[in-house]
Amino acid sequence: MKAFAPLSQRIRQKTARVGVLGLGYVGLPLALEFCRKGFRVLGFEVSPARLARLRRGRSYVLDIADDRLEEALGLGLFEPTDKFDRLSACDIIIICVQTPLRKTRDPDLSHIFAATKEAASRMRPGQLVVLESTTFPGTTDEVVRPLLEAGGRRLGKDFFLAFSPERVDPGNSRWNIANTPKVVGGAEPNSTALAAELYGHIVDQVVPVSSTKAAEVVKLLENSFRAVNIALVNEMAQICHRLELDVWEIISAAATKPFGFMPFYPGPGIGGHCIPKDPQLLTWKMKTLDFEPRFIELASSINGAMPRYTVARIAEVLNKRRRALNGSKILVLGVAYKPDTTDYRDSPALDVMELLRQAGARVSYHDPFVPEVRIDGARWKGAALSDGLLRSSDCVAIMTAHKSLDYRRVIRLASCVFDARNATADIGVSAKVFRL
Ligand code: SAJ
Repeated sequence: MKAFAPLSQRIRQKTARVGVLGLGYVGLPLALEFCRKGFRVLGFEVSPARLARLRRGRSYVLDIADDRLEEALGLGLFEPTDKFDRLSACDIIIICVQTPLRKTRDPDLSHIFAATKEAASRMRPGQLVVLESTTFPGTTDEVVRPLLEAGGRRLGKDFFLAFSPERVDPGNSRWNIANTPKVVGGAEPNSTALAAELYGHIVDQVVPVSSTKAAEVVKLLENSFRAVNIALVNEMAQICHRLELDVWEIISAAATKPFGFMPFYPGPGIGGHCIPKDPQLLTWKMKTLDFEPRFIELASSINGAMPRYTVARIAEVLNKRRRALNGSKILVLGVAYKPDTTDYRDSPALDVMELLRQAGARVSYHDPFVPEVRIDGARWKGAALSDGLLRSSDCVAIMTAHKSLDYRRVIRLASCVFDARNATADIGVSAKVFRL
């Protein structure tokens, strides 16, 4: 108890020094949210380029405007650094590093290891460590805790430890850090209490749960829920095609049910940094416990097969026009992983483009948010959406429904449109338009 009271008091009085390890789309907004509430925050970042930008007050994160960063810097509340020795000056250390999957689909914890070792090597009595990185169940207790216990440090006495999943949705204008409930699970009761008290300063609602593992699994349920429901409608799209039904009409009508239904929408697959990866973290862990999460795995395989299904549908449309995929000129419209974002990480549109190229099609793309992409190391430059390009394409394939694109113009000038995202929904029926 000797370390709990002073730390709790420093948190309550907002004199506790917060350290955020990893200043990406999760860490930077979190750091500045603590600054906004008057905490002094040390932001630890290994990237020299990111550090240089931060020190100049130039944000690289969608939801953080430069002036907000400049204000926190100017008030002396936020200090970006790569001097990890200064972790010893922090009462709280929040780890917000990435947890990618390796090519073999198992979790790459190297970033969590590295960050935790930096913290462990500078630990002093009375610090609270919180992991926010989305990871497999047990990471906090089985990986982070032992590293922090090195040298005989005792959990709940010398240090405190919790897990709190990030719920940052870049570009979401309605839900932000402050108004999104924050789940918190401690490795022991005092850790839960301290983490709840800390986050209680920056969020409207803290949701304490019974353990770090519970908090880890809450996050994985949230995103597995999305992945399996997206897979359901992706399968429904294939069912409707065979029944000669419009899946978009079916979903739209089902969505009128005011209870017990939540619409999801089919597409050429799933992309981004969360939904393709998070369910795999759970699957990987359960397999080590000799349990096969068949439902989650089936969803992953259905979603993963959508790029190929989309290409097969494009080939079917061209075939009806006596055109082979091989040699056809295909313009892909929208490559970002979701509408109105510049992020194209793991975007299914890239898989579609590569599959089309492999089938011999002459592929180009246009995306107002993404000037160029790399697919397996090969650089693709985006094309201008000229009248000539639209007219000369054998098929325009809409993969991401950016709001800024003029789909009426696309339909007017193109001879054939394959719409994988129902972007042309409000343009009505056209003999040129085929939908997923
Ligand atoms: N997708 C579909 N059909 C859908 C919904 C999504 O095909 O009905 C596709 C998207 O096109 C995209 C992928 O799935 O390629 C992921 O889309 P997403 O809407 O889930 O967006 P993300 O990846 O940005 O997910 C994040 C997650 N946020 C966090 O993990 C903190 C997720 O939990 C959020 O629910 C989601 O944002 C959101 O609602 O925007």
